[in-house]
Amino acid sequence: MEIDELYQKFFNLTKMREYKSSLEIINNNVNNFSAQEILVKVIAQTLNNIQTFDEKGYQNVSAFQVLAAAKIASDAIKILEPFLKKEIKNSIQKKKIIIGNIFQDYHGLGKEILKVVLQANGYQVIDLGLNVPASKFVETAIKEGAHWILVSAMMYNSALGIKNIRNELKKRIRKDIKVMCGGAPFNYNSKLYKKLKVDYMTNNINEILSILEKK
Ligand code: B12
Repeated sequence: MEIDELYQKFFNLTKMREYKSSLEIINNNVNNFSAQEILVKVIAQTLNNIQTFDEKGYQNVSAFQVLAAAKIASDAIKILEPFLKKEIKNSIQKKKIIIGNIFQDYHGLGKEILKVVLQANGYQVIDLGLNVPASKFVETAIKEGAHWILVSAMMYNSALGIKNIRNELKKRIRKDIKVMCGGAPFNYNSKLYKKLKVDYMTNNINEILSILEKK
Protein backbone atom coordinates (compact mmCIF):
# COMPACT_ATOMS: atom_id res chain seq x y z
CA MET A 1 0.00 0.00 0.00
CA GLU A 2 1.26 3.52 -0.84
CA ILE A 3 0.91 6.35 1.69
CA ASP A 4 -1.76 8.03 -0.48
CA GLU A 5 -3.86 4.88 -0.30
CA LEU A 6 -3.52 4.79 3.48
CA TYR A 7 -4.60 8.44 3.58
CA GLN A 8 -7.66 7.73 1.42
CA LYS A 9 -8.72 4.76 3.56
CA PHE A 10 -8.20 6.61 6.85
CA PHE A 11 -10.00 9.67 5.45
CA ASN A 12 -13.05 7.65 4.37
CA LEU A 13 -13.31 5.74 7.66
CA THR A 14 -12.87 8.93 9.70
CA LYS A 15 -15.51 10.75 7.69
CA MET A 16 -17.91 7.88 8.41
CA ARG A 17 -17.02 8.17 12.13
CA GLU A 18 -15.72 4.57 12.13
CA TYR A 19 -13.64 5.02 15.29
CA LYS A 20 -12.44 1.43 15.71
CA SER A 21 -11.58 0.77 12.06
CA SER A 22 -9.84 4.14 11.66
CA LEU A 23 -7.48 3.38 14.52
CA GLU A 24 -7.09 -0.23 13.39
CA ILE A 25 -5.78 0.85 9.99
CA ILE A 26 -3.19 3.09 11.69
CA ASN A 27 -2.18 0.26 14.02
CA ASN A 28 -1.85 -2.13 11.07
CA ASN A 29 0.41 0.24 9.15
CA VAL A 30 2.76 1.62 11.80
CA ASN A 31 5.51 -0.67 10.56
CA ASN A 32 4.96 0.06 6.86
CA PHE A 33 5.61 3.83 6.96
CA SER A 34 7.49 6.22 9.18
CA ALA A 35 5.41 7.59 12.07
CA GLN A 36 6.21 11.16 11.02
CA GLU A 37 4.93 10.47 7.49
CA ILE A 38 1.67 9.05 8.87
CA LEU A 39 1.25 12.05 11.18
CA VAL A 40 1.70 14.62 8.44
CA LYS A 41 0.45 12.89 5.27
CA VAL A 42 -2.42 10.87 6.73
CA ILE A 43 -3.69 12.40 9.98
CA ALA A 44 -3.07 16.13 9.46
CA GLN A 45 -4.22 15.84 5.82
CA THR A 46 -7.43 14.08 6.83
CA LEU A 47 -8.35 16.84 9.29
CA ASN A 48 -7.50 19.55 6.85
CA ASN A 49 -9.65 17.99 4.13
CA ILE A 50 -12.59 16.69 6.16
CA GLN A 51 -14.57 19.90 6.01
CA THR A 52 -15.41 21.39 2.62
CA PHE A 53 -18.08 23.87 1.62
CA ASP A 54 -20.38 23.92 -1.40
CA GLU A 55 -20.88 27.01 -3.58
CA LYS A 56 -23.62 28.27 -1.25
CA GLY A 57 -21.32 28.01 1.76
CA TYR A 58 -22.96 24.94 3.31
CA GLN A 59 -20.71 22.38 4.94
CA ASN A 60 -20.49 18.87 3.50
CA VAL A 61 -20.05 17.37 6.97
CA SER A 62 -21.84 17.89 10.26
CA ALA A 63 -20.29 19.35 13.40
CA PHE A 64 -20.49 15.82 14.85
CA GLN A 65 -18.34 14.49 12.03
CA VAL A 66 -15.70 17.17 12.63
CA LEU A 67 -15.69 16.48 16.37
CA ALA A 68 -15.48 12.72 15.77
CA ALA A 69 -12.60 13.26 13.31
CA ALA A 70 -10.79 15.34 15.94
CA LYS A 71 -11.20 12.56 18.53
CA ILE A 72 -10.00 9.88 16.09
CA ALA A 73 -6.99 12.03 15.11
CA SER A 74 -6.09 12.70 18.71
CA ASP A 75 -6.11 8.95 19.54
CA ALA A 76 -4.21 8.12 16.35
CA ILE A 77 -1.48 10.58 17.38
CA LYS A 78 -1.20 8.71 20.70
CA ILE A 79 -0.68 5.40 18.84
CA LEU A 80 2.15 6.92 16.79
CA GLU A 81 3.98 8.68 19.61
CA PRO A 82 6.11 5.69 20.81
CA PHE A 83 6.98 4.76 17.21
CA LEU A 84 8.16 8.30 16.53
CA LYS A 85 10.39 8.21 19.59
CA LYS A 86 11.94 4.92 18.40
CA GLU A 87 12.55 6.30 14.89
CA ILE A 88 14.57 9.28 15.98
CA LYS A 89 17.91 8.34 17.44
CA ASN A 90 19.44 11.80 17.60
CA SER A 91 17.98 12.87 20.95
CA ILE A 92 20.80 14.91 22.39
CA GLN A 93 19.45 18.47 22.24
CA LYS A 94 18.04 19.61 25.52
CA LYS A 95 16.71 23.00 24.42
CA LYS A 96 13.52 24.04 26.20
CA ILE A 97 10.65 25.08 23.97
CA ILE A 98 7.41 26.72 25.00
CA ILE A 99 4.40 25.76 22.89
CA GLY A 100 0.69 26.57 23.00
CA ASN A 101 -2.38 27.80 21.16
CA ILE A 102 -2.88 31.52 21.16
CA PHE A 103 -5.67 33.17 23.20
CA GLN A 104 -9.20 32.21 22.07
CA ASP A 105 -7.95 29.31 19.93
CA TYR A 106 -8.97 25.75 20.86
CA HIS A 107 -7.69 23.95 17.74
CA GLY A 108 -5.05 21.88 19.52
CA LEU A 109 -4.35 18.99 17.16
CA GLY A 110 -1.66 20.72 15.09
CA LYS A 111 0.05 21.62 18.35
CA GLU A 112 -0.17 17.98 19.51
CA ILE A 113 1.60 16.82 16.34
CA LEU A 114 4.21 19.52 16.84
CA LYS A 115 4.69 18.42 20.45
CA VAL A 116 5.26 14.72 19.74
CA VAL A 117 7.68 15.51 16.90
CA LEU A 118 9.69 17.95 19.06
CA GLN A 119 9.79 15.55 22.02
CA ALA A 120 10.85 12.68 19.80
CA ASN A 121 13.70 14.90 18.57
CA GLY A 122 14.94 15.43 22.11
CA TYR A 123 13.53 18.86 22.89
CA GLN A 124 12.13 19.63 26.31
CA VAL A 125 8.63 20.81 25.53
CA ILE A 126 6.58 22.91 27.92
CA ASP A 127 3.02 22.79 26.61
CA LEU A 128 0.83 25.63 27.89
CA GLY A 129 -2.23 24.13 26.21
CA LEU A 130 -5.11 25.98 24.58
CA ASN A 131 -6.33 29.60 24.79
CA VAL A 132 -3.04 30.94 26.15
CA PRO A 133 -2.63 34.72 26.73
CA ALA A 134 0.47 36.31 25.17
CA SER A 135 1.80 37.32 28.60
CA LYS A 136 1.73 33.68 29.77
CA PHE A 137 3.94 32.57 26.85
CA VAL A 138 6.49 35.25 27.70
CA GLU A 139 6.40 34.83 31.49
CA THR A 140 6.89 31.07 31.17
CA ALA A 141 9.75 31.42 28.66
CA ILE A 142 11.56 33.78 31.04
CA LYS A 143 10.89 31.64 34.12
CA GLU A 144 12.04 28.45 32.37
CA GLY A 145 15.03 30.02 30.61
CA ALA A 146 13.63 29.02 27.20
CA HIS A 147 14.73 30.82 24.03
CA TRP A 148 11.88 29.67 21.79
CA ILE A 149 8.13 30.29 21.84
CA LEU A 150 6.20 28.23 19.27
CA VAL A 151 2.63 29.40 18.91
CA SER A 152 -0.20 27.78 17.01
CA ALA A 153 -3.34 29.44 15.59
CA MET A 154 -6.03 28.00 13.35
CA MET A 155 -8.31 31.01 13.05
CA TYR A 156 -7.47 34.33 11.44
CA ASN A 157 -8.94 36.38 14.29
CA SER A 158 -7.10 34.49 17.01
CA ALA A 159 -3.86 34.63 14.98
CA LEU A 160 -3.97 38.43 15.21
CA GLY A 161 -3.44 38.09 18.98
CA ILE A 162 0.04 36.64 18.36
CA LYS A 163 1.31 40.19 17.89
CA ASN A 164 0.93 40.70 21.65
CA ILE A 165 3.74 38.18 22.25
CA ARG A 166 6.21 40.57 20.59
CA ASN A 167 4.78 43.50 22.60
CA GLU A 168 5.26 41.55 25.83
CA LEU A 169 8.83 40.63 24.85
CA LYS A 170 9.59 44.27 24.03
CA LYS A 171 8.24 45.41 27.40
CA ARG A 172 10.69 43.04 29.08
CA ILE A 173 13.55 43.85 26.63
CA ARG A 174 13.99 40.19 25.64
CA LYS A 175 15.22 40.19 22.04
CA ASP A 176 16.94 36.86 22.67
CA ILE A 177 13.64 34.94 22.83
CA LYS A 178 12.54 33.94 19.33
CA VAL A 179 8.96 33.40 18.22
CA MET A 180 7.80 30.92 15.55
CA CYS A 181 4.18 30.47 14.49
CA GLY A 182 2.16 28.05 12.37
CA GLY A 183 -1.38 27.00 11.48
CA ALA A 184 -3.88 27.38 8.67
CA PRO A 185 -4.22 31.21 8.49
CA PHE A 186 -0.55 31.49 7.57
CA ASN A 187 -1.02 29.25 4.52
CA TYR A 188 -3.50 31.70 3.06
CA ASN A 189 -1.59 34.87 3.88
CA SER A 190 2.16 34.58 3.52
CA LYS A 191 2.81 38.07 4.91
CA LEU A 192 0.67 37.65 8.02
CA TYR A 193 3.52 36.47 10.26
CA LYS A 194 5.55 39.58 9.45
CA LYS A 195 2.59 41.76 10.34
CA LEU A 196 2.45 39.93 13.68
CA LYS A 197 6.19 40.61 14.25
CA VAL A 198 6.99 36.90 14.45
CA ASP A 199 10.53 35.74 13.60
CA TYR A 200 9.69 32.54 11.69
CA MET A 201 6.64 30.84 10.20
CA THR A 202 6.37 27.39 8.68
CA ASN A 203 3.84 24.59 8.49
CA ASN A 204 6.42 22.05 7.37
CA ILE A 205 7.56 19.77 10.19
CA ASN A 206 11.06 19.19 8.73
CA GLU A 207 11.56 22.92 8.31
CA ILE A 208 10.60 23.54 11.95
CA LEU A 209 13.36 21.19 13.03
CA SER A 210 15.98 22.73 10.77
CA ILE A 211 15.12 26.29 11.93
CA LEU A 212 15.43 25.21 15.59
CA GLU A 213 18.74 23.45 14.94
CA LYS A 214 20.37 26.39 13.17
CA LYS A 215 19.38 29.20 15.50
C1 B12 B 1 -10.94 20.07 13.61
C2 B12 B 1 -11.51 21.48 13.57
C3 B12 B 1 -12.19 21.93 14.71
C4 B12 B 1 -12.29 21.10 16.00
C5 B12 B 1 -10.98 21.27 16.79
C6 B12 B 1 -10.65 20.05 17.64
C7 B12 B 1 -9.27 20.10 18.26
N1 B12 B 1 -9.17 19.40 19.38
O1 B12 B 1 -8.31 20.67 17.76
C8 B12 B 1 -13.52 21.78 16.68
C9 B12 B 1 -14.77 21.03 16.22
C10 B12 B 1 -13.51 21.82 18.20
C11 B12 B 1 -13.50 23.18 16.03
C12 B12 B 1 -14.11 24.30 16.58
C13 B12 B 1 -14.22 25.53 15.94
N2 B12 B 1 -13.79 25.82 14.68
CO1 B12 B 1 -12.72 24.68 13.67
N3 B12 B 1 -11.84 23.53 12.34
C14 B12 B 1 -11.37 22.32 12.41
C15 B12 B 1 -10.78 21.91 11.03
C16 B12 B 1 -11.80 21.01 10.32
C17 B12 B 1 -9.45 21.19 11.04
C18 B12 B 1 -8.35 21.84 11.89
C19 B12 B 1 -7.28 20.84 12.21
O2 B12 B 1 -7.28 20.20 13.27
N4 B12 B 1 -6.36 20.60 11.25
C20 B12 B 1 -5.32 19.56 11.34
C21 B12 B 1 -4.08 20.05 12.03
C22 B12 B 1 -3.13 18.88 12.26
O3 B12 B 1 -3.48 20.99 11.18
P1 B12 B 1 -2.81 22.33 11.69
O4 B12 B 1 -3.45 22.77 12.95
O5 B12 B 1 -2.75 23.25 10.54
O6 B12 B 1 -1.33 21.90 12.07
C23 B12 B 1 -0.27 21.56 11.19
C24 B12 B 1 0.49 22.78 10.66
O7 B12 B 1 -0.32 23.91 10.50
C25 B12 B 1 1.61 22.98 11.63
N5 B12 B 1 1.40 23.82 12.82
C26 B12 B 1 0.32 23.94 13.61
N6 B12 B 1 0.58 24.76 14.65
C27 B12 B 1 1.86 25.15 14.53
C28 B12 B 1 2.65 25.99 15.33
C29 B12 B 1 3.96 26.26 14.94
C30 B12 B 1 4.82 27.14 15.81
C31 B12 B 1 4.49 25.71 13.75
C32 B12 B 1 5.85 26.07 13.34
C33 B12 B 1 3.70 24.87 12.96
C34 B12 B 1 2.41 24.57 13.35
O8 B12 B 1 1.91 21.68 12.07
C35 B12 B 1 0.76 20.83 12.05
C36 B12 B 1 1.13 19.45 11.60
O9 B12 B 1 1.38 19.36 10.23
C37 B12 B 1 -10.61 23.33 10.35
C38 B12 B 1 -10.77 23.35 8.82
C39 B12 B 1 -9.47 23.22 8.09
N7 B12 B 1 -9.54 22.57 6.97
O10 B12 B 1 -8.44 23.71 8.51
C40 B12 B 1 -11.72 24.16 11.04
C41 B12 B 1 -11.53 25.67 11.21
C42 B12 B 1 -10.11 25.99 11.63
N8 B12 B 1 -12.46 25.98 12.30
C43 B12 B 1 -13.06 27.13 12.15
C44 B12 B 1 -14.04 27.66 13.05
C45 B12 B 1 -14.71 28.94 12.62
C46 B12 B 1 -14.33 27.03 14.28
C47 B12 B 1 -15.35 27.49 15.33
C48 B12 B 1 -15.43 28.99 15.59
C49 B12 B 1 -16.70 26.90 14.90
C50 B12 B 1 -17.91 27.37 15.67
N9 B12 B 1 -18.73 28.13 14.97
O11 B12 B 1 -18.03 27.07 16.84
C51 B12 B 1 -14.87 26.72 16.58
C52 B12 B 1 -13.84 27.59 17.33
C53 B12 B 1 -13.17 26.99 18.49
C54 B12 B 1 -12.06 27.89 18.97
N10 B12 B 1 -12.38 29.00 19.63
O12 B12 B 1 -10.91 27.60 18.73
C55 B12 B 1 -12.64 27.84 10.87
C56 B12 B 1 -11.72 29.07 11.09
C57 B12 B 1 -12.03 30.16 10.07
C58 B12 B 1 -11.20 31.40 10.19
N11 B12 B 1 -11.78 32.49 9.79
O13 B12 B 1 -10.09 31.45 10.54
C59 B12 B 1 -12.03 26.64 10.05
C60 B12 B 1 -10.93 27.03 9.06
C61 B12 B 1 -13.23 25.98 9.28
C62 B12 B 1 -13.83 26.92 8.23
N12 B12 B 1 -13.39 26.83 7.00
O14 B12 B 1 -14.69 27.69 8.53
N13 B12 B 1 -12.83 23.14 14.84
